[in-house]
Amino acid sequence: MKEQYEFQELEIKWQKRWEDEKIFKVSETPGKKEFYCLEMLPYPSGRIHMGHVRNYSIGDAMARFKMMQGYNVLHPMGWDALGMPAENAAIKHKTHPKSWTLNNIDHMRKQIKRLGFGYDWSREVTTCLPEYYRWNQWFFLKLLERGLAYRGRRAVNWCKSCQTVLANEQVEDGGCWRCGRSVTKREFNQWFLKITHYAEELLQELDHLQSWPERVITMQQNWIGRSEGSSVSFQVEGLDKKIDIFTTRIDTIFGSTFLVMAAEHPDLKVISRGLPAEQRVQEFVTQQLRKSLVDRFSEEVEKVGVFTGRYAINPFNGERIPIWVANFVLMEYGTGAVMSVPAHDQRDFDFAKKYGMEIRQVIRPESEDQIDIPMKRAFIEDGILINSGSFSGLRSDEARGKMTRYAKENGFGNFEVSYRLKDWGISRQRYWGTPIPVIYCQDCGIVPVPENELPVILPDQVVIEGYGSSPLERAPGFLNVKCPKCEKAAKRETDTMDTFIDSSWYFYRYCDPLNQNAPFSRDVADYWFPIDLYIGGIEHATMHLIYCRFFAKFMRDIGLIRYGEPVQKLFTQGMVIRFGQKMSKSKGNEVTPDEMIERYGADTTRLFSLFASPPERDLEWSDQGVEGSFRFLSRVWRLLYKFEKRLKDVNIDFSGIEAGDNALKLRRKTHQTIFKVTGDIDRRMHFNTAIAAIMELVNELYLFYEREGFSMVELMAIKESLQAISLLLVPFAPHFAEEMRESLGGKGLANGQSWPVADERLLEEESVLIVIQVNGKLRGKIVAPRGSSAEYVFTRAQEDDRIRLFLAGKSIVKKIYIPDKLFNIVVR
Ligand code: ANZ
Ligand code: ZN
Repeated sequence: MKEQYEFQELEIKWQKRWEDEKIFKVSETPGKKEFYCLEMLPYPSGRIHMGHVRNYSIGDAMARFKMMQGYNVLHPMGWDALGMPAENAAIKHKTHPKSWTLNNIDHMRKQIKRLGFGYDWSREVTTCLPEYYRWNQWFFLKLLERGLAYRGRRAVNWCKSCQTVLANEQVEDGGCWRCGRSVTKREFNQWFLKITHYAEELLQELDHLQSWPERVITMQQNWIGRSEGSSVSFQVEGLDKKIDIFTTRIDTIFGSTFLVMAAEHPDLKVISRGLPAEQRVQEFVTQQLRKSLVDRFSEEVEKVGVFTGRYAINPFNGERIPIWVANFVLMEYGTGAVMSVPAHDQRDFDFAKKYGMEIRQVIRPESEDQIDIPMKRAFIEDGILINSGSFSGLRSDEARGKMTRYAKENGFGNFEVSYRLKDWGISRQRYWGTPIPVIYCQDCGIVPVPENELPVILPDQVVIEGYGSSPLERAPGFLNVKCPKCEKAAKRETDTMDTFIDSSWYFYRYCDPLNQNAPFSRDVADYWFPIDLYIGGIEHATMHLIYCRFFAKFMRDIGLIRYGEPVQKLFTQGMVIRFGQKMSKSKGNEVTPDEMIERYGADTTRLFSLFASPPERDLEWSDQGVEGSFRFLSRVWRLLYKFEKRLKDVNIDFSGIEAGDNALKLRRKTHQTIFKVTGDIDRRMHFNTAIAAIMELVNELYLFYEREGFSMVELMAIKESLQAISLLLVPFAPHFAEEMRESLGGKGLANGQSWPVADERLLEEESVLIVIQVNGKLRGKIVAPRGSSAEYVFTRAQEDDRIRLFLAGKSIVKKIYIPDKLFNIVVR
């Protein structure tokens, strides 16, 4: 072997061997336990960054570990290749989104391969190819057939600068999640997927996702936002019209002194029509809709509104209350109208103060029976009903049941569950997406493209200007078709699908990537699924990770798969940080994987990204840390170089040999390391402590480095130890591990070996529990290495808070030590 650690040459050599021997190619092997290990597929933006490296290093470590444990491991990779950046790049650099994307994929695939990640590339999935997106279209048709895809007109979030509709979750603090600029509302005809059909199940099944991070579960619960309450119908005075409101506090209804509707409420026009306030209402609405979401809905924004001129009748007491339109009511929640109860809701309280509406107390605290009069703020807790007719005297919780039942019996209300989750608007006025497979015919209306005519191919010839409606409207060859029903001239849908559709089921396609008759066959999917480990960023906690759960439930319901939950264990890795900020090109603090590979190689890069912190935490980039990882591998290399020739002919056979001290100590350390590394990876995925343990073992081996002349048992122990390291390093520095194995004369690939198992007899505790007494009474226990001296045990005892307490202010008369068992301190 070479004296120098020449990582470039070495890494390429082993990558070639892996590829030649196809060690990562898998097929369904019935009876063999499977493990599906997956990292979230990247968007092909052009280059791999350190965040990717970290994500894939975690996945690859687990995949290789599980392979060595005897699992049939599926570990695929693909490309989330549709979406807006390709279109923006096309405008900016005058390229075509397709060639831009495919070139990026080629480049990134090379980078990933150079890092040596063990993927089954025969299963690569690229979402922008018709072989893939035809199945998006197929799913759409299935959803349409079952009434789970529908067309509706709705005011949606609109980003002016991206010229695109945004889902609620794509709006962050009122700004566009991509460009950060402010978002406004705009009405559109769009396609929706009825994800709300599964709202309850999506929520309930969160309880069974035991191996998902608590944080993600909470985020999904909030996103689904289930709320139990009541709906109540208020008759509009002088019109044949009712306004439904949703409330969680029907117990306060006798205190409702006005109604408020959202600016987008469809009945608002009718309500103010012909009244003196009509124009003011119109102006208010226009002005609201023009505003960005932050300006409308953030907490700091002042609550404003306008009286419509109409009144509604409170069905509980027949009272007339004014109907207002105001900026604090959202169309997207409940019914888009609320009954305002200023005495018991702070927002309503502020609004009533401002516009001089009555504040009428109808709930009093259970204990003290008075509050400040006049009220200084709303009393928002539950209590006892007052001023509430025959319901007075009830407790809030009883009242809610009774009053809702009363409303139900009298036909003006009911129990109601409201969800924050909204149907998924999937239409995008964009080119680089999956064409929605429907045709508009003057006579037949909306006609689905027949299944046997799929895929509807995205045409190459288009003019992309980056604004206005979908560029497909300006592609006549695409746009003009015959109606599949009546054969008259008709037009295709020109909107394309949200790319979250692509990522909602791509991991099923990996199971059966070449299938031409179905998205995948059920048998293979049922063999691999659910995904045993899915690794990605926390930013996908809601959108992607809810959409894909929705898809799985739908696929289950149409008989495509058995289980409705796609992911067994979810792991969210932390970010890569440098100089206190997320590492990125735009922040100017980026270290590129290319530089790293050039200077240190793939193994060091991977090792560092796993060693520097536990994977769920943020990783603080450190140049010294990288240097340290490199030095570690070089150190192992030197050890190997020194012993390689001497160990060639050493046969490990400890039977019948009395191990000398040094050899036994090393053997113990070796097996303890195997034990610790296995546990750290398997139980907690704490690669950092696993690597640290290997480093300790290497330190132990260095005790032999300076010496010459070894006994046979020592050489055996050294060889055993180095062999173990060559296997333990497979998940972290796989190329290096191969080279080690080869130089130690091992047969076959390190990656193809079984994971080492510790010899339990050698794990025997090296530390003991020592009882500490003060004046003969048990005052504590400490753990110390077997054979520790009296001084050492005494020092450790003094570090113990409780024991220190018993020694405080006393003078020590005598110390009695029974080695490895007991330490008695006599004080006065
Ligand atoms: C009357 C009332 C009295 C309310 C009271 C609260 C306290 P959660 O728990 O989040 O579901 N609300 C209903 N729809 C709304 C909308 N579209 N925009 C803004 N606010 C809306 O909240 C339910 C409560 O939020 C409902 O109960 C309603 O106000 C308000 F002392 O009704 B409540
Ligand atoms: Zn027709």
